[in-house]
Amino acid sequence: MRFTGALTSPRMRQILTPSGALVDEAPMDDALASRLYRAMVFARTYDRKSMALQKQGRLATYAPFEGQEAAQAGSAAALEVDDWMVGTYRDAAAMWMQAYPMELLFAGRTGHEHGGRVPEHVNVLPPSITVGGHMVHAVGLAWAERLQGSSRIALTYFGDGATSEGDFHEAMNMAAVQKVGTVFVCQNNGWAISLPTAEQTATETIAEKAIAYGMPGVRVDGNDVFAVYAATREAVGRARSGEGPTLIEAVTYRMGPHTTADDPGRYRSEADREEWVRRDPIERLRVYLSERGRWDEDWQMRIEEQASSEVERAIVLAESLRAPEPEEMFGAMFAEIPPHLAEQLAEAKAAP
Ligand SMILES: Cc1ncc(C[n+]2csc(CCOP(=O)(O)OP(=O)(O)O)c2C)c(N)n1
Repeated sequence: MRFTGALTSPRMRQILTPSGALVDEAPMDDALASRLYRAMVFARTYDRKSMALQKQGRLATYAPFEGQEAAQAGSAAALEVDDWMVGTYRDAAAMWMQAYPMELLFAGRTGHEHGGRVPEHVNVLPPSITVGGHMVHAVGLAWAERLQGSSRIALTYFGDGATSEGDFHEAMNMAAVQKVGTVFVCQNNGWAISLPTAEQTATETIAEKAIAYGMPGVRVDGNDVFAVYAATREAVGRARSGEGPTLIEAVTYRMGPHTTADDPGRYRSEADREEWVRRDPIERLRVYLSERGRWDEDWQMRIEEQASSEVERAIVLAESLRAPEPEEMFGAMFAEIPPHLAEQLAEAKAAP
């Protein structure tokens, strides 16, 4: 059956308001809400620590995701452990939740190639730096799973800027025509480096682009972990039962710079940022849990300590990885190294 959705811009779905009040039925019990709160605290700890490590010269360029924790945690939580996840350089929180080891996330940011060697049992691809290029991989993975008779689906993350890439069109169209079980999650954080979403697209929303492809398009408050989870769970259900793909637009904001090489003060206002501080995804869930007797200072302190020691453990492991030998850089492509690469290898080995 074809999707016959509204031909107007979808309204933004919200379940938990910025002040922590419910305006619709909570899509999860307190145990899962507490688990997601803890995951978001871990994610923010990882993110802030990464910013600090980059300043110390211990990580390469880093793309922070502070502010986008609910968009990632809420969507990742709707997956089964062996579903595929295909994300970008800004999706470490979601990748970690889908079992990508934190030490490998750090290792990747130190430039160590082992950061991209995903353990056998983990169905998460290494982060894509190429904007939009990975969405087609998510479609291919989900399609391959279906051809093999499995019910595994694929979820892919991308930004508002990626919707201007040709890969977005190819992935969306192919997935819809073939009814492939792919969930497209656009974290619309307002900016593609210095380009605001309003200059990225002439449509009012990203979600409405789904109409042209013949799939459901859903717009949610991306800082509301309940709304993100509910929308993703529905999309995952459709994907798994053979009803095809969904586009979810999670409206959010990147609190930090695009990367550590960017100065957002040159293109956006502090007032804008302050407005989003009031919509913080972690704080609103804290208020909700607190009112239900599921949050107190002691627990907060405990999970912050656990988060810090997990992050420290992962850094120690990442930094203790053996430095790769020059041969490893040249060894993966050819059975016999061609002369020009052999020359470069000799040069690399001779380097001090
Ligand atoms: C194909 C391609 N073009 C350009 C770039 C340079 N670039 C890196 S991030 C970025 C902006 C992406 O914005 P968006 O898709 O909204 O994601 P966000 O960074 O906001 O999460 C650009 C243009 C790239 N990495 N790949």
